[in-house]
Amino acid sequence: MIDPALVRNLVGAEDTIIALATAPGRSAIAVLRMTGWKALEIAGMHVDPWPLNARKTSLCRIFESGHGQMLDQALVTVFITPDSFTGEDLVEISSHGGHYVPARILGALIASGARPALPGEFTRRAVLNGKLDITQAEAIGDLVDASSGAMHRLALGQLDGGLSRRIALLRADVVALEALIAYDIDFPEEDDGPIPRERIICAASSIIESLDALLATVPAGEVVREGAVVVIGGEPNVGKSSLFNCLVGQSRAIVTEVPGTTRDAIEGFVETDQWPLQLVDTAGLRETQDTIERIGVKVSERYLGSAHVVVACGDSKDTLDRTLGILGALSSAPVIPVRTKADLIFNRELDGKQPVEGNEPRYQPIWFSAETGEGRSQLLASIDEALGSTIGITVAEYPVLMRARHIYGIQEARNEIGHFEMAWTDEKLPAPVAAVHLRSAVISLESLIGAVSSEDVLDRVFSAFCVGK
Ligand SMILES: Nc1nc2c(ncn2[C@@H]2O[C@H](COP(=O)(O)OP(=O)(O)OP(=O)(O)O)[C@@H](O)[C@H]2O)c(=O)[nH]1
Ligand SMILES: [Mg+2]
Repeated sequence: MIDPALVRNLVGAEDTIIALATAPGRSAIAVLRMTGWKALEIAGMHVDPWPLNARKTSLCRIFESGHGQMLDQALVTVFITPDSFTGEDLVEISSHGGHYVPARILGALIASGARPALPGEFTRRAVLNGKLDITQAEAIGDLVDASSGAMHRLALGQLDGGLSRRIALLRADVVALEALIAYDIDFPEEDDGPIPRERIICAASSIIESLDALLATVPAGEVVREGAVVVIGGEPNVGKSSLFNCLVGQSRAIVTEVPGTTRDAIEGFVETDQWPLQLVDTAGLRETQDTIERIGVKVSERYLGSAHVVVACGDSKDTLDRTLGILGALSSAPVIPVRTKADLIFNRELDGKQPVEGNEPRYQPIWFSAETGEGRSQLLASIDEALGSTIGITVAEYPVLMRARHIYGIQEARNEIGHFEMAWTDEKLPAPVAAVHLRSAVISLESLIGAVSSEDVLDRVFSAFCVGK
């Protein structure tokens, strides 16, 4: 729980706040939410019939004030403290949509004493009233911002308390370690003798292992947020842009029979079963005198250098072999060989090699055709597999660290326990001094799950929220 003094000190925490919870504009309905200790009193001045049963939606008429002009017919639901999203009395009005009607209702309720809510103020109150911890509140922001299946799955897992529970368990482990040390400090001469040093080192190591396992999810979190960079590379005219368009599902990149058509990197969004991808079409790799194309090739090389996965394209065995040959120097990412224009090859067994026994290919390319769509799902599945191997986990494994705040908090805790373990092993510091590191680790972990949250942490978390959330 948050320190009650902090709640009292927050400017405006006593106000009853109101906001449009749905996006403004033309729509069938709009949802207005009002919360605070005066929410019922204010709603009572405008809603008829009144009072309403809690948590039961009723069809009501909404008036300007008292028995003034009727503004709308709306569905109204009342939630009584503490059984509401914010933990305070809360009234939810589903009015007709558009700009005018919701604005009139909003204006009427503000005239009766409600204040327009600040961005994220509803969720902030939910945190301050102990309905959500701060990590779950962040998950709400991520859920609203989710633009891929992976982000959606992770945000839901986090909202469900997955990450919070894991951090709470880690915190409990550190506190248990503190207790062991305290026993050692307070009763060094007890009958059983001091706590064996190895037992304490072992407990610290196991906590470090768990923290490292969480930190190992950072690359996965980055990929979920930003998308994995998948770069399509190859010689000019092999069908890179056609493959890009086929994966993206629209004609984004210009395709012509002229080699050197693509001059700049083009990015597109694609989702696989597991990951969001930032797919990049690049200029064909070749030596050229053309200044613009040369710059394009440099850009391609830069993208290849930062790729999570490279899709190497070739429309013949030779072009693909050459591309695979130079990619090693340009990228350390896993490379998926793709034989493009597969619809033009009539005998794949004989393609590019003599049918000599024992002359097996060094790699098995994916046969791909932008004309027929052949190989599309196989390529996406291979990208998933390659990403799983570089990132080390699948998104089905929860929790994953996605925010800088979480990474920083876990890293801080990891450093403190590391310092403690070192001091304890080397017997360099007296026990009470070494224990200070454990306390710092506990504080870092608590800052993540809101057991202690200062106002500026709350400000930072909620500044990215929208009004009404
Ligand atoms: N039949 C067939 N033709 C293809 C296929 N993919 C590409 N092409 C043709 O190959 C030519 C080059 O295709 P692009 O996609 O522009 O090739 P690119 O690798 O992006 O070329 P640059 O941008 O010049 O490097 C075009 O005439 C395409 O129509 C395919 O799967 N089947
Ligand atoms: Mg191209």
